[in-house]
Amino acid sequence: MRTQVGIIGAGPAGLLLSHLLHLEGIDSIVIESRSREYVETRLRAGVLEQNSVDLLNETGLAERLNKIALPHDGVQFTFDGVMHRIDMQALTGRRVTVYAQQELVKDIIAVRLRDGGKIMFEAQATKLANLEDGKPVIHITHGGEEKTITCDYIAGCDGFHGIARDAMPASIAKGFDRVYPFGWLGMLIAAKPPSEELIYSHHPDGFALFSMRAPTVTRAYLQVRPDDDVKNWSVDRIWSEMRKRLGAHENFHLNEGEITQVAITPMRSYVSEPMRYGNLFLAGDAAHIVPPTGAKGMNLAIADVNVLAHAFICAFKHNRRDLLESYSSTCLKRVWRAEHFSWWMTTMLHTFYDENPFDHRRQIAELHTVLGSRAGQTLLAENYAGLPLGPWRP
Ligand code: RFL
Ligand code: PHB
Repeated sequence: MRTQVGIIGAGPAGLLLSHLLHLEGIDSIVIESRSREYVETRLRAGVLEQNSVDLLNETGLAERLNKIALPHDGVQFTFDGVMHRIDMQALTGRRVTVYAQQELVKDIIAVRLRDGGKIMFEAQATKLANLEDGKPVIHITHGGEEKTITCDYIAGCDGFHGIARDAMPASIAKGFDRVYPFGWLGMLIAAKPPSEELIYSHHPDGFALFSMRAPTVTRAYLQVRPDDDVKNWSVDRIWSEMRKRLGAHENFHLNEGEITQVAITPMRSYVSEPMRYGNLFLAGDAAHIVPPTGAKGMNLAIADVNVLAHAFICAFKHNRRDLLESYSSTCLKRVWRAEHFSWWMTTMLHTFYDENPFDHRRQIAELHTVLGSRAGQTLLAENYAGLPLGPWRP
């Protein structure tokens, strides 16, 4: 097989990249190890920045999103028994949108297939070759057969556990990481959320987040120990912990309903530099991950491929390679700002199990500093609503 851009991974990064390239007449093949059903039902992120939504609108991917997504003008924080609201819209003129990642994945797959796009499901990329000189090749296993795809460029959009990052020579790729001493127990609950906006809660027994997927579906998370097991969390324990960590507030009630899914996610920050080696370009979780507290992962994946699509288009249509050369440094500036924001939100809001009383009081003071001042709220709101994206069209 032969294509202009071989894309490994049908997550938000790989799918959006293949759509953006198609809009400019550039051919790609997406290789995905999982089935279509698996990627369309995988429960993950929920918050899109304003810029991500704008890009989806601009490129014809937002029809269903505009019908069912939930735009949010504000976000709430509770600690020490008091609820604080940040009015993002008033402070920044921007908002975020709650839309499940798997819904976005479904939307892009439908549009790609409608447009004749090539997505190979249950096809595993096993090896990458010729990354530095000549035409790069992706070796795949598909339907029990070994095949190869020869490309002009390869986009490694295969997530944190993919093979693309490891195809870079160890002497070139540098990893920077931090593992947090806690994880998130995530629940999907068939009940109206306690508020129409997200609530981030700092509590001495651990952080909690009350989000949603629809007006009648709550998505909630509880900080747990990193080696905890879902078996330790009975339904009664989950409800009593959620009730305690939300606290008693006049206008916010925890509505009970069936808990349909429970899973534990570890928390980690990671950046691989550079994001390019020869004709291999990494995008999204393949190159970097953030703890979910800042709601940045899916948005960073979108921001990377916005830059990468633009660079590929300039290379194919205008024979300009300069944007490919600067791809890594352009993306890494935004990546590190999102890394900092996600680390900041995580350390400000979680309870460190080994903290001493000084750390605890310092953390409460930090929350007062940020939430008690317009400047502090604006700083948080600007980063949460997201930094502007550059143009993707040449
Ligand atoms: P993905 O979505 O992981 O897609 C990579 C795809 O590559 C496939 N693959 C391979 N295919 C072929 N051959 C191989 N050798 C392959 N190896 C892997 C995989 O099957 C997969 O389909 O990466 P992408 O596209 O970079 O997207 C990144 C996002 O998925 C991720 O950053 C977010 O989900 C993170 N995240 C959040 N991000 C947000 O922006 N806002 C949020 O509110 C938010 N909440 C979250 C989150 C992630 C969470 N978890 C479960 C980690 C909440 C949680 C709990
Ligand atoms: C979610 O709804 O899954 C979600 C929302 C905000 C976050 C993380 C996850 O910071």
